[in-house]
Amino acid sequence: MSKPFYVTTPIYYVNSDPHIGSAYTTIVADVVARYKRMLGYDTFFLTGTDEHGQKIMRAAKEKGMEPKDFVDELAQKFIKLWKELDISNDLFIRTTDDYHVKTVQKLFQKMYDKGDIYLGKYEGWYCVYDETFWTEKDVGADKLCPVCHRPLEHVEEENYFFKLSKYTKPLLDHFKTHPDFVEPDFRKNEMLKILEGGLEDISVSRTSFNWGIPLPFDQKHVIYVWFDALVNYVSAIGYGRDDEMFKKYWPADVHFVGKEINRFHSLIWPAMLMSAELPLPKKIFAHGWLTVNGEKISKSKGNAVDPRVLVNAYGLDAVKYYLLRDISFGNDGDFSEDNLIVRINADLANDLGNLVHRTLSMVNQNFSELPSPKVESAVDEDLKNLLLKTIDDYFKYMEKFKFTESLTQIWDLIKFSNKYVDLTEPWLLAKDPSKHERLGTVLYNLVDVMRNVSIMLSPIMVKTAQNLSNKINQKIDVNLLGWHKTISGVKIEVGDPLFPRIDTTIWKKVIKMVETNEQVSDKKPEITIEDFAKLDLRVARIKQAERVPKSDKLVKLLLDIAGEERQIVAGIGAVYTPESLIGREIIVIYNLKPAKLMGVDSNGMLLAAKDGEKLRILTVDGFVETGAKIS
Ligand code: ME8
Repeated sequence: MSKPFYVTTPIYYVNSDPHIGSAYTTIVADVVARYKRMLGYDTFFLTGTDEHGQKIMRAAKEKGMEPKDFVDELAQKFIKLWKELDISNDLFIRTTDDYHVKTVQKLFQKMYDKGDIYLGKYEGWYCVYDETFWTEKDVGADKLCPVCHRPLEHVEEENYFFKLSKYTKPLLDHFKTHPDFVEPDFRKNEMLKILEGGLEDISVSRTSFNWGIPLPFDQKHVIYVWFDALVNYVSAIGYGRDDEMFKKYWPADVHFVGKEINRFHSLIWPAMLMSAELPLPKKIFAHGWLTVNGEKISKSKGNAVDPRVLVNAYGLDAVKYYLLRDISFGNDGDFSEDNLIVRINADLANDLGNLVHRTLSMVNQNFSELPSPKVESAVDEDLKNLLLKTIDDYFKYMEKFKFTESLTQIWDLIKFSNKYVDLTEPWLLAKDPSKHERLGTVLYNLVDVMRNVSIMLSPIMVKTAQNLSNKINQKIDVNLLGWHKTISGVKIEVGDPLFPRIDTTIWKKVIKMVETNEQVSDKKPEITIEDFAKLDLRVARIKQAERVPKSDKLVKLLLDIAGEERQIVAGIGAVYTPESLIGREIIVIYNLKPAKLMGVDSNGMLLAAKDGEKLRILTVDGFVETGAKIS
């Protein structure tokens, strides 16, 4: 029987707008889940939504909705996003799910029966945004939340308390006997410092609102939302419901969390588990924040980047590669679209893309199928040694969640393979028939590297790895990592390059355009009639339409504008099929500076109305000749 592996992300506040910073936790956890599955672990990967609490109840009220209807609608946004990001979670838990509600009550009762829950009076400060209690000594004279800096609310309530203080010593002992319990080390030290100062009991119920799980023994109270949320990690895998499943997956192998919620996971959650007499998770890994110009990415700061916009423009694998390669996991890292483009052009299009394209083209120009290695030389030994070292390092680093290091090793191998091409000069070997066997060996060795690269990349860049292994007609099989395990005699498919290069100047404007389109409701500054007169808007008819390869959104259109033929690229492919567009009259900006979108020329732009996900192209009300001006 294969070994179990249980990995979790935090459950997201259902009313938050996911951005690339918050999606980061889930993207990384997905890589780890895929990596473990590849190694044969019986992996369970959990994510979900955090749906109770005062913040959500207030937001529902503002919308004039019942909280349950409100959260039902919002949860779909996350389910859809994870699908779009190809997240491979095994379960999506919602804290309003019936089984979760029962588990929370059960666990609470257990802690109560143990004598760890008592009734008391809470007087202090509460941050509704972070759903966090703060004591007088935590907050300054300004009474702002120490984490998000929003104004705090003063709370005076009869609450149930959890005897967290009682667990200070057992937790300290656990940290000492399990040095890898919290990682990275500097985050563990932050927790140890808090522990050494002693923990205080915490309030774990509320009475001033009712959007939460009622206490089993006192229905006036709802359970504090963090207590409710943390229990998701055990309710998802059957605690109190499916003993076999629970025994298999608990304790969790790793909880991935952002640094600001480390305290809840590394101190409060383990204490709750100790009280309920359950084993503690094996590891909590607290990563850093994605920042823009040093500031945490967050919707409220107006610096949020929508992951869907990024993925649509650059492709999922490119975005994932950039995040894992450029941002050292554990530390904060600045997100930069410029650096993303540099990575795509240098590492993906140039290093990897060129290696694959030129090697496979040479195979097909010189052989009818992949040859086998026959004539070795000393430089082959260097390639082999580097390949074997890369495989070793890959496992070493992936096991420690050191993705940057792991990808750096793989790219060193790719770079050396390009050097190997320069050193072995296969284009010269191809000219001399007596050197054909050597040529075959060189090309085989390069394909062998590509096969290994496709296996190692497969948990990270799923589509790219599949695409590459299809081109070389080899299986992605982790047991076949190693030198000369490639099957020769197979057909090779050169196909399109793996990654198109990105035109830096034009492309960034496209992203901006998409982003501004997303915010149609935002008011723009006033303009004069002269400003408007600068726009040359014309009626055009669509003659031909086809999708731009590798893009879900972009469609290439051939237009007739008063007898002139023009090509434009439009981001309407998610809503309109190309066939449905042919013959339609549309409005275009005729004098827009030409641009290249995903390598395709676009000479103008069509107008469309956008309302969230909905999109409709603008047209004219009745027949007019193409070329007609709009004023
Ligand atoms: O905290 N960079 O949910 P959440 C990196 N419901 N990570 C970021 C980030 C950024 N700029 N912004 C957010 C909650 N995150 C609770 C969890 S678990 C029992 C309950 C991360 O929606 C954040 O650190 O506020 C967290 O890991 C995740 O996004 C969800 O945050």
